[in-house]
Amino acid sequence: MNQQKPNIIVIYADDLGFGDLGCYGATEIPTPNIDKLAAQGVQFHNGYATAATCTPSRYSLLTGSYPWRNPRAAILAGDAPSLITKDMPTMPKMLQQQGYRTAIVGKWHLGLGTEENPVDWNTLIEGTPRDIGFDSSYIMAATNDRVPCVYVRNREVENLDPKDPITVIYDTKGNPFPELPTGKENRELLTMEHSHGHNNTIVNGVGRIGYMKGGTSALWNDETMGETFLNEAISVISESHDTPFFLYYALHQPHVPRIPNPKFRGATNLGPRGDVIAELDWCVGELMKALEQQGMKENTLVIFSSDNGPVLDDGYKDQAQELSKNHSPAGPLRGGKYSLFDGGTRVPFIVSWPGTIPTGESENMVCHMDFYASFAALIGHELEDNEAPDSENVLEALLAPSSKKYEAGRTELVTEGTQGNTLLRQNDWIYIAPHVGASRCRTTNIELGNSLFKQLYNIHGDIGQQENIARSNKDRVSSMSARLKEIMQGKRTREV
Ligand code: NG6
Ligand code: CA
Repeated sequence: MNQQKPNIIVIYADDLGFGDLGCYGATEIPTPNIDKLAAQGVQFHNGYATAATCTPSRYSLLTGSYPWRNPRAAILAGDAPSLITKDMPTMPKMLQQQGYRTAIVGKWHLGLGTEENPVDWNTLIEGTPRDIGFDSSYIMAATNDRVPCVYVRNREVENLDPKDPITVIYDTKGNPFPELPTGKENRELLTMEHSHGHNNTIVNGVGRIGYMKGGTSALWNDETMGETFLNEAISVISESHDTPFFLYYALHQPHVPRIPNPKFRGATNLGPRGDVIAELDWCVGELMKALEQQGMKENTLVIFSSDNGPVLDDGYKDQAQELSKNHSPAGPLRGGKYSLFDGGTRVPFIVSWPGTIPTGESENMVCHMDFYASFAALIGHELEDNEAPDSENVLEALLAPSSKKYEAGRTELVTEGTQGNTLLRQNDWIYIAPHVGASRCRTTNIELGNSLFKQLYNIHGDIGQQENIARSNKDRVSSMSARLKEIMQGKRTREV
């Protein structure tokens, strides 16, 4: 192959925790393929998402901007309009301009349709990944627990029979389609029971969030979803010979409902959650195999990470909690998905580029939001004034191991738990501003980190954030609190 710019693949898992992989210390889930990726690349111990939930975290990845700069950047309904509008600079658009063929496969969850033209699932859809920089798109609209449970190829629902149109309704009190069963009224029809929420329309024996009618021939099969997305991702690779490509491969595992392919049922002793992580690992292995078969392994930068931290009970009775006695999904970190504690946003983070970058581990701090500026630097694109305001060029950190912290990469980062609840990490210090709200989520059993008191932790020696040392470090608390306000009031992280 005669191409100068490297292909770029971002593999993005959904709700995979810092402790869920063998290379990060898990002993109960076999993840040989990702472990191999780590062994052949750089494995980060301070790799971050910007948020402890999906939509805001993905928003940052694609725009290089903090999610709380956009008031709509919170977990979106399955029929919400696109959060990223046509006029906004995005990383895939930038790569397109630099000659890349850009593709997304997997979970979207950034909205479809526009404010003026809300999504109609039965016609060509506006406000899709195609409108913000992707040449091709094969996605589920939101999450695997939200309707509509269909795949969208480019602008169309795949396999839709026009005689059986789709209607999706979210904003409603009761069941708008009384003729259709719901999880709430028809528990006898469920193959996986819900523990909280998830009691609206039943699709494939599973209660979902939101109501949906029609589209029977277009419904996805949860058991084959992993394979379906994998095959699409492999076709992107095999169709890209003459131009460099960017593939955003957004895996749906291990988000709820966790329904592995029967081949992976019982792959672990942790129940469906462990099994779908084993399946996820297989998907990564197959993708890497395809890359190798195409002779592209050495010319492709592969990054593996997760959109936010782990959760065990996220709304279905799949025994994740009961069977995880010997498994800590967040590893040594406190909290998990939704949390202000580190378990919410510090995630597995691996960079591999065999033959180009040395292998090893890294203590440097990096964030998904930095891909935009870093890839721009890698391929020689100069960022414009309005582009990726919070994205830092951390290329030096991404492409080399380092046993010393903060040698390269970030020295500060703001992250959020749930919407607008923010904290500041500066080197080893983490300052969590006072926030109203439950300290522990009753349904997910996760410590959210909300407190009316200021919290300060030093993760050097206290990685589990057990000791709040705010009272004995008043000066640091006031300087970090002032800095957090300054960044949130609009100060860009990147100097332009
Ligand atoms: C929550 C859902 C949860 C999950 C989450 C989004 C309930 C009770 N909980 O509202 O199951 O879907 O949204 O997850 O409905 S994320 O990874 O896409 O952010
Ligand atoms: Ca997620």
